[in-house]
Amino acid sequence: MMYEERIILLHPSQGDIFASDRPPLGLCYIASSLKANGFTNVVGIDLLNTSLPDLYEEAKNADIIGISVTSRLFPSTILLAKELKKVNPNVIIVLGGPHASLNPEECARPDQIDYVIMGEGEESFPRLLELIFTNKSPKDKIIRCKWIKDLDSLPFPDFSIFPTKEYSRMKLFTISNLMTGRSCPNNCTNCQPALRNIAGPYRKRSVANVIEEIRFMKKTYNSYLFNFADSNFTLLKDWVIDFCEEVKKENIRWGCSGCVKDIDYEMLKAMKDSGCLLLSLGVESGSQRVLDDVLKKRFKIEHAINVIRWSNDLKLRTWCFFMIGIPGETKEEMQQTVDLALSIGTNMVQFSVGVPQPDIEWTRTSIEKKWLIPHKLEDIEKPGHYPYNLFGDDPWLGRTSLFQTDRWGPDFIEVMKQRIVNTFEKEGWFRNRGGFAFRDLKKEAQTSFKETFGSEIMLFLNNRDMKHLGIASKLFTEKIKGYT
Ligand code: B12
Ligand code: SF4
Repeated sequence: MMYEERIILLHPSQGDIFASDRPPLGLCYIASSLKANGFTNVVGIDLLNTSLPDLYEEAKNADIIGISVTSRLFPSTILLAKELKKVNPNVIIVLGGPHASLNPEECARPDQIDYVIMGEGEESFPRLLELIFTNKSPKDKIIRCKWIKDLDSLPFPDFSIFPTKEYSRMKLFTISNLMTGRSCPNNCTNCQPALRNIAGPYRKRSVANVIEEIRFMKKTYNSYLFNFADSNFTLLKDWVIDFCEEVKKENIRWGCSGCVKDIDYEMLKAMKDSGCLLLSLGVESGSQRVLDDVLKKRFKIEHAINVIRWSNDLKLRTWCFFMIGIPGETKEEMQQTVDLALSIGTNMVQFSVGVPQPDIEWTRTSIEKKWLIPHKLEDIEKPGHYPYNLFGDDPWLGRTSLFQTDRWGPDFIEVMKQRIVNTFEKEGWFRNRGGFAFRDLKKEAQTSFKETFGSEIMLFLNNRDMKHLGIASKLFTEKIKGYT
C-alpha cells in the first residue's frame, strides 16, 4: 500500500556545541524503512541547518512529525513540540531515540506528544503509521519495539532526506556515517544498562553487507572518508580482521571507536593497513582501582599504554577519552588520570566530567548514597548545570558537577578543571573544541597533508580549529583536487 501523508523526521539539536558533521543516522534508517513500507512523502529536518521559522512553515503541511530525542535535548524538544502543535494542531507528534527508550513515561506525559516509541524505529514506526492512517490508532501512547534480529535485512540508511552537502568540514570533506553493529555486551557502569535499553541486544552485520553499503556510498556520494559510529567497533577480533581484508580493496580512509580490552597489535596492524586513520578509545581513568571496581572496565592500564605505543609505532593516530568526577573515585585518583592522559602518548585527549545520565549504574548508586545534587531536568539546559565535555567549548568551562560525594563535590571539580587546563597548556598542547589536540599540531597537519591529504586531521578538527591553525582552504582544495 502507498501512503501520501507528509512525514517530517526531525533532529532537534540547535546548539553549535553539539553540531555534528554527519546526518543523524537513526532518522536516516527510519527514512529508508518508511520508504520501503510505502511512505513516500518523507522529509528530514535538522535544526542545525534549518531555521525555526522554516520548520514551522514545513510543519503546517505535515501529518506526522517524528522527533529523535536524547536526554539532553528532552526539555527543549518539549518546548518545540508545543510550538509545532500551535502552528498545526492536527499534526501527530511521535518521540523516539535514546530518551524515549529510557524514560518513556516522562516523554509521554506532555499533551503535545501523541506517541512514544521505545527502541528501534525501523519496524515499529511504519507499523504505527499504518494503524494511524487506517483509523486504527493505538490507545496506548507508549509503544515498545521488537529488536531487529538480522541487521543485514535492513535497507541502507537514506541520507538523501537531509541536505548531505551541508554536513561537511569547510564544505570540502564529508564524512560518511555508517554502523557495523548495534549496542555492546559489556557492562561498564558509565554506560549500562542504558545503552542496551536504547540500542537493544548486541548484534553485528556481516562484513559483506557493510562492504556493500560502503560501495553504495562511494557510488552515490563519492564518499572517501568513513566514520564507523559503533559504540564498540573492536569487540570481535575475527570480524575486524576479516573486515580489514575486504575494506582494503575499497581504498577508503576511516575512523572508529574501540574498547582497549579487545585490541592487540595484530588488530591494529590490520586496521592501519586497510585505511584506518583514527582510533578513539575510552581509557577513562589513570587508576586501576577505578577501572576495576568503579567502572568495571576489565582492562589493565598497562594494556592501554601498550595499545597506544603499538598505534604510535604503526602511525595510527589515537584519540583517548578520560573522565573525572566519577562517583566513587578519590581526588588522588583524578590526578592519576590527568597524569596518565599527559604521559600515555596519544595524539589527542578529551576530558569529560561524570554526569548523572538516566539509567546508568553510577546514577543509581549516587541516588542510593545521596550523592546526587537535586536538579530538575530543565536545569540541564542552563549553563553550569549539565557538565559534559569538560573543555568541549569555552562555555563548558563554566559547567560543573552534579555530584557531592563523601570525598569531593563541584568545588573540587572546578579546581581540577583549571589544573587540567594549566597542565596541558604548559606542555604546549593545542586546545580544541573537544579536548586537547596534538602537541605540535601544525607540524602534524603538514605531514598529514603529504600523507593523506590532511584527511585524518579533518576527522576531528572543526572550521574554527582550521582557521586557528592557519590552514588555508586554498591549499586544502588543491590537495583534494590531487585526489579526486
Ligand atoms: C554516533 C553517536 C553520536 C554522534 C552522532 C552522529 C550522527 N549524526 O549520527 C555524535 C558524536 C554527534 C554524538 C553526540 C552526542 N551524543 Co551520542 N552517540 C552516538 C552513538 C555511539 C551511536 C548513535 C547511532 O548512530 N546509533 C545508530 C542508530 C541506528 O540508532 P539511534 O540513533 O538510536 O536510532 C534508532 C532508535 O533510537 C530509534 N529512533 C531514533 N530516533 C527516532 C525518532 C523516532 C520518531 C522514532 C520512532 C524512533 C527513533 O530508531 C532508530 C533506528 O533504529 C550512541 C550510542 C548507541 N550505540 O546508540 C551515542 C549516544 C546516543 N550519545 C549519547 C550522548 C550523551 C551524546 C552527547 C550528549 C555527547 C556530548 N558530550 O556531546 C552528544 C549530543 C547529541 C545530541 N544532539 O543530543 C548517549 C545518549 C544518552 C542519553 N541518555 O540521551 C548515547 C546513547 C551514548 C551513551 N552510551 O551514553 N553521538
Ligand atoms: S565497552 Fe564502551 S560501549 Fe561497551 S559497555 Fe563499555 S562503555 Fe559502553
